[in-house]
Amino acid sequence: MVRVRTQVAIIGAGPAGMLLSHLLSLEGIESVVLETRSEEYVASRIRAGILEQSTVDLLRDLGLADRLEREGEEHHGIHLQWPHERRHLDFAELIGRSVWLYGQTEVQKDLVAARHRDGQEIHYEVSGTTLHDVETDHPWVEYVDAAGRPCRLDADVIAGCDGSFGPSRATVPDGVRRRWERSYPFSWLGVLADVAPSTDELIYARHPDGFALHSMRSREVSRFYLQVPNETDLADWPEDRIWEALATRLGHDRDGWTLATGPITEKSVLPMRSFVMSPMRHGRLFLAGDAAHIVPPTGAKGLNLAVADVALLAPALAALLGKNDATLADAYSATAQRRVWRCTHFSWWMTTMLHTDGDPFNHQLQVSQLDWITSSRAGAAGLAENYAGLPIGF
Ligand code: FAS
Ligand code: PHB
Repeated sequence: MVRVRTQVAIIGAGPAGMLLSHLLSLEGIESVVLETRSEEYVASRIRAGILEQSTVDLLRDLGLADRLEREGEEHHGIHLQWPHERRHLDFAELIGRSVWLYGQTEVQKDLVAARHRDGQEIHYEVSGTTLHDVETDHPWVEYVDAAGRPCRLDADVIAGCDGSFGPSRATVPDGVRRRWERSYPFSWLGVLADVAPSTDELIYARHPDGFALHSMRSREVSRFYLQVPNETDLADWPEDRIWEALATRLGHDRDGWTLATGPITEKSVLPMRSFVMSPMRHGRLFLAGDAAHIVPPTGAKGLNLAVADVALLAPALAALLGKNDATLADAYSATAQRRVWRCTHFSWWMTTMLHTDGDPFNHQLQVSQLDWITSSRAGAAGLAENYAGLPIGF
């Protein structure tokens, strides 16, 4: 048995785990990261595309935003669309905050580069990760390393940043854990295409055939999503059908707008669900990111919420381990959950407003809501505040 000791054992090398290790190192707290996938696999996962103002501000403060400043794109707002209407919400004008287009894969690359530069210990391709004695002051993690050696990592704290399928969530005993979950009767078909975007900023379109989103990754690469039934088989969606559905749902009968098409380089089906668990702390186990909550991506919140969690968790662990002051650690779960529920509600609200279910009454409600949101300053500012992001520490 290979035995290692550290202050914080971080499970998961996604954005939550990597940013947490960076924030802890700035506080003089040592950590070891355990990751079940390869570094290449984690880096290649195509996921979020939008960074909130708070996330960008934090990355800037940490000196991790150089490439973001060069290659990212500041967006002042979004377009909301329904048949015969496309209206723009200008967040900067409404609330003085923007969002940035910068893919999660790029954030991950920047975080990994920073951690490598600082000599962070990260073990990729581990297996059999199990958590032990989290209710004591000396928790430990058992795992098998990439070379097949059984290992034990002793720590003062375990940070569960292992996403929606990791072991941390289930380590909180059933009698302690509360869970809220909602699955949606549709999924997203995500598409990446080598084609210049046909819009300046994102278009969220509600159409009788289903929701569509026109996002992007750069001036040369577009990212699209289509509402599809659950259990959709990708084989049923050849390129011509994808482009036809996008052109129909994003179509706009004014100013001769057309959708540019190009080679599709990736497509995948993403089920939609909301999930929250509480508490996000049990003994010396602290959960952050998707390990504690999942939101439908309609509100562009998942990645940003993971960032907000660890921005709260790092100073709490630094006080606990550096000064034996448990005040912030004891308050972590309740403080984090206020933002978690705000983002969970907003993601549910955007999802129910924009996706179609064939019900004529719901159709009228949704169109009325979209009309009010885009014609009332109060309504628009409410969406803007939630989408462009509440201040860290909300
Ligand atoms: P992550 O899931 O990113 O990272 C957790 C890490 O833990 C993974 O690398 C995993 O391999 C590792 N792990 C799991 N079990 C382990 C074990 N037993 N031992 C060691 N390591 C283990 N959000 C948006 O805002 N917009 C989007 O468009 C969007 N699209 C998404 C598409 C998909 C397919 C998915 C799954 C999520 C999407 N999200 C989106 C949400 C996503 O961006 C998450 O919010 C974000 O990755 C959260 O980061 P983490 O909490 O670090 O979790
Ligand atoms: C994306 O670009 O991947 C993206 C953007 C906004 C969303 C969801 C996904 O709401």
